Amino acid sequence: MGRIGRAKIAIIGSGNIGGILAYHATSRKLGDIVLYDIVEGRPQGKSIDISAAAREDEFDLRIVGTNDYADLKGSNIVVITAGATRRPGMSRSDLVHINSKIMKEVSEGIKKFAPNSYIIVVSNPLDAMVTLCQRYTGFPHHKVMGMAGVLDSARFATFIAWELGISVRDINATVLGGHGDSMVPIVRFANVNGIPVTELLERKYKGDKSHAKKVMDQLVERTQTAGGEVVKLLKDGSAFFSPASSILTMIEAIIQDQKRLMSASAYLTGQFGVYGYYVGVPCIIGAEGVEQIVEFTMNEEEKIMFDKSVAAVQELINSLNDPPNAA
Ligand code: TXD
Repeated sequence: MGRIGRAKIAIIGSGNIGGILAYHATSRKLGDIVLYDIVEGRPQGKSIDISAAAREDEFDLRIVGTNDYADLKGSNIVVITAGATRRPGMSRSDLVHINSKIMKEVSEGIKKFAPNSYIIVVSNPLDAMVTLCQRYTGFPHHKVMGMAGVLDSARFATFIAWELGISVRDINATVLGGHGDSMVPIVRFANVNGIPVTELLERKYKGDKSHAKKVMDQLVERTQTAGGEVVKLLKDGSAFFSPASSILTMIEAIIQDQKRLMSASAYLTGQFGVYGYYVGVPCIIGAEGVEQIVEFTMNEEEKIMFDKSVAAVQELINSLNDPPNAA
């Protein structure tokens, strides 16, 4: 019998997210890891450090730190976390020009050495970077996706859990649209094991519907600005623990063919009335990457918010100085 292979996961960008992601991917025994970075020593140092956790964390995996794209050979999944992060006062869009250049270089490396991989883009501004990555690699759209919705939905769930004093594990929350401050938390879908959050808030506030609505509006706004809230507090970087956990959810869904439904930035071909753009929508993620985009009927308010969010993504993509040929 031939050797039974195990997954190989490449992480481009060995900064805060890349390092934590590599650590958790190994401690969850998801596969061998290649950590790449442009900075010499950073991926090598982190790979030695993570390797030395293997005995205590009980995993037998290979972690390679490198500055050479050739080490990506044979990767099943490539996660792109390379790029600049926001500083206080910056929007994600402010990163577009610097990170576009990085995306070109990274995509070319992946195309050359891991032509059969699935790609999860994490770098900001997210939806624009996924778009560029797909165009530069030329990979099929279902194999190139962006992580943002899992994180934004987790943030929404967290804030609801704190407000209600209930375990976050029982909270379902969905955030769609572009990964910017106009993202769209779907209030109608927020529930605690099926019980609508709006009803629980009304009960908590003794039937005072207008106060309950105000509280929900605040939860929505906090979700939309949660990334910036962390940036402001950290001062020299952005969130990294929760983004890493959210990426792991997507990696596991692909490697284990879970067919889970989650928000991800996926290429729309008419779904929700959008043609030819990457935007956060409900997707089934499995062994084939984005296997399906799950449509539902938005109400008027949701549609207005969603269209506004999509317009922001479109404006950013159309503003790129050197837009590659449209796919
Ligand atoms: O939900 C989401 N998608 C996000 C995205 C949530 C949080 C942060 N998000 C974005 O991820 C953030 O705005 C950044 O664009 C990326 C990475 O965030 P991270 O916190 O990991 O940034 P770091 O610690 O600065 O790490 C970036 C690494 C760093 O080691 C650089 O040397 C490297 O990227 N880098 C490169 N690697 C390879 N190739 C090139 N050209 C390159 N340039 C920088």
